[in-house]
Amino acid sequence: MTTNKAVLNWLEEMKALTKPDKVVWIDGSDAQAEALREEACSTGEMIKLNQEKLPGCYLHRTAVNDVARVEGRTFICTSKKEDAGNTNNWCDPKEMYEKLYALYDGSMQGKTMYVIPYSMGVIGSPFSKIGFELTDSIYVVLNMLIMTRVGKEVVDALGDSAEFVKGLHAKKDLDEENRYIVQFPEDNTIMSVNSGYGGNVLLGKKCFALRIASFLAHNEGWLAEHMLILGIEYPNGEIHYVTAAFPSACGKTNLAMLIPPKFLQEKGYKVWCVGDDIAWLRIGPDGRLWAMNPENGFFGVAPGTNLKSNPNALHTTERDTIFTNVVHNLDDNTVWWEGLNKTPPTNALNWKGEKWDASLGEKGAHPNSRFTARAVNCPCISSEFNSTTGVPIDAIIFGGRRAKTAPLVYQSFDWNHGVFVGSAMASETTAAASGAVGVVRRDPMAMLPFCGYNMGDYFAHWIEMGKKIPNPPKIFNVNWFRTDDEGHFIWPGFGDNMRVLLWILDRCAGKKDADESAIGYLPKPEDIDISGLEAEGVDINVLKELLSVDKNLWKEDIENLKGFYDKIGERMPEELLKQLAAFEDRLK
Ligand code: OXD
Ligand code: MN
Repeated sequence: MTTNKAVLNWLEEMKALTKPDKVVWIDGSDAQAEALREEACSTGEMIKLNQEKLPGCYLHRTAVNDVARVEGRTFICTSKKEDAGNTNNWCDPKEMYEKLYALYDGSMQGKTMYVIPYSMGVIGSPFSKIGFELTDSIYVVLNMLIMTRVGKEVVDALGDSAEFVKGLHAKKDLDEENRYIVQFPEDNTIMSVNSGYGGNVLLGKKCFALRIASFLAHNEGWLAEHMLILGIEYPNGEIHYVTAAFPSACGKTNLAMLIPPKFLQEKGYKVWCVGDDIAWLRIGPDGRLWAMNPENGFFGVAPGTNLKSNPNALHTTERDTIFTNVVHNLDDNTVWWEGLNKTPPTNALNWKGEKWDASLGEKGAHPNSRFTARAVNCPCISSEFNSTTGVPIDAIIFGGRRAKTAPLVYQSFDWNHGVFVGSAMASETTAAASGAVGVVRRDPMAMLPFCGYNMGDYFAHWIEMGKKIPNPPKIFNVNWFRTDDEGHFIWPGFGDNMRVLLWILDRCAGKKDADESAIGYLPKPEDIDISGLEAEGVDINVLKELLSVDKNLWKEDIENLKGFYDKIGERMPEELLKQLAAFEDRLK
């Protein structure tokens, strides 16, 4: 498929190492994909679902010991340990290559190696970047065909260039003790072994589009972020775009595909999804920050997705989707997960493939079960989804799950304060996860597991970017998860979050005043439209409560934040330490 020497030499080296019986290039054609689906079904790797109800849909089950990303086994291998920083696992590259080469040695004997040429971003756009993934898994090939742009055109766009990311994945024997997800950012190389779970093996996603890309972005003067991108269309047809970063379990995919409340729909408001997980942001010729989604699909969490929480996601999964680790309904050969509806199937297999009886109380779908679905099948996909330049961003939104501390929304004073707000992002653990409830976990910009270099340098890069963007977006923080004293959520969330987005955009357009507080600019309560929310228990007094700031809670939070800054160590930028000190002063 190519005469590119850099590609062919590397491929030869990886073949000699893994010793596959056969090598197959993935050309991006429907015929080849269909043949692979058939092969996967014939071996039991995938199950073809009811093609009348779910056309083009399949079910896959991972091994029971292989159901999530493994942060403890994810490494950033830079020559100098300080360049990976204290928040990443690090190993000397030479030592790690030796260890990995021993693991890969002969790992594809008796198997086929698939060569996947893929583009993160529209093929040929100057914003896009190219990678190759070598894998022994058809499941990976079929997922990559959904999540990225794959095939001959990518190879043609690369030409003779050696500028591509090299990815090697081998399922090997799924041994947890020898599972490694390793990024070598200085070599544009990713190596993943002993896993078959998406986040560990779809190398274009977290490994490339965040860890390697954030490293490249630091060197090249742009940003690779764990952010959704959405556009809000006004009744006059104008569309304004925002990006938003949240730690996991904060409803990122739901916000990305939000459906506005009825009264706003009737006025003509619409929301368009550009991306639900990753944004690459560059300074445009107009001096604004432009964002593009490098992915081509959604790898979303299934449980909790339903007609109320996210009808757009649900409809997106109704065709051409690979479901992983959900319940298999044997009556009609479809799928089910907790939170889809209140009627679990009675004749069904759980995510492990065992006979399952919902009435016994055990969950049928794995809590991290997933759908891999094509972005173009999303009913609210933006017309700019395939734009080669991305979309101009008015606002960057940070957020987390905080029962009491953070108000519904506030705006940072300026860019540097906004970077401070992002660096202080945190979420509280919920009863849904194992471990103590209400424990604060810091997750700056939702990038802690995904930053491919020292977090201190990452913050400094954000500060530097602020100096370079002539018309920077405004930076906000939201919290949909404030609770009352009984622990009930006060804000209805979901589509009603649109009300908050409209305040944010009004602030960006200079249309609304705000109240200055210790933490930033707070909305005047009357400026957030809560009409029709009485039935949800939200009136102006409740809104005031949602916008209240308890200084003592923030003082406690600062102590926790200081501990986190200390962990980052000496590369913590002076500017953020100044921001922290100024914040402490404002709280006095
Ligand atoms: C995540 C994901 O873990 O997007 O953030 O899968
Ligand atoms: Mn994510």
